[in-house]
Amino acid sequence: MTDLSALIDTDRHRLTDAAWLAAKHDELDAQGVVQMRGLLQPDALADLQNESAMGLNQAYFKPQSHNIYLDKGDETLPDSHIRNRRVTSSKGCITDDQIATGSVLKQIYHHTDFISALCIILEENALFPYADSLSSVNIHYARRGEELNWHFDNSSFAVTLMIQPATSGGAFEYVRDVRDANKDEMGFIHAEAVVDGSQPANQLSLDAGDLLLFRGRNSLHRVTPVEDDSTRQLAVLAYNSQPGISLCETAQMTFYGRMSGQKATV
Ligand SMILES: O=C(O)CCC(=O)C(=O)O
Ligand SMILES: [Fe+2]
Repeated sequence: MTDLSALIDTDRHRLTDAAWLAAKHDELDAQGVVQMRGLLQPDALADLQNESAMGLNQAYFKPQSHNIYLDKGDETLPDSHIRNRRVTSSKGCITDDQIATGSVLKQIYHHTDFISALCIILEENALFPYADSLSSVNIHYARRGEELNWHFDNSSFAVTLMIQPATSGGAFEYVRDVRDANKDEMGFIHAEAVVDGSQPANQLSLDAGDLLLFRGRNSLHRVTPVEDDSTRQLAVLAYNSQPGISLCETAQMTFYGRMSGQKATV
């Protein structure tokens, strides 16, 4: 296995140092987000940007209408209620089976030192890839006018790596503690204020090579539309706390337009 320092700036991001990891764990608990700026070594970033650029013409784009809870909604409430209100997301993506085994992304994703560091920061006993062939490592693309609309994540954490930010638009925005999924508190009033823009959101500025750890289950978040001809490119590294889990088939069809085992047709 490649030494992690060939890929990651381990002088700055001390992923094998217990005290450093403990501080990041505390930061995530306190802020709901940890940003590791300039995580990648310059050569690794350049390779990743090439890999990503080559994937764009294979990406699956199909605008999706969804509610902010990413579920079926509640038919006892009106369509206009924030519980049911539809928003549209238009970004595209490529899937794990379209990303080379030896790529920078997969070397990092599967690296035992990287996974151990995530486990400590996220307070997980172990982390496993998805059992299906699509969901573990994805690259998301957003071109002019494309966006990822307001939503809460189903998973308790997300790991993203910025490959290439947009030069205009494409901003990551979030508001913490809008709902409490564990207590079934849906946060309707707060959520509606965020979606309508009367409650301002926080913005994070992500540069190429930055890693973001984010607790998105109770934080309402989105990526604003890209406003120029730059394409926002971002890797999502998805793990499970149990082995053998596949993304459900409905979600595979929605996000990827096909199911695990089916070849991409683009
Ligand atoms: O593209 C991003 O920065 C955020 C991605 C995200 O929120 C998601 O995949 O659920
Ligand atoms: Fe999300």
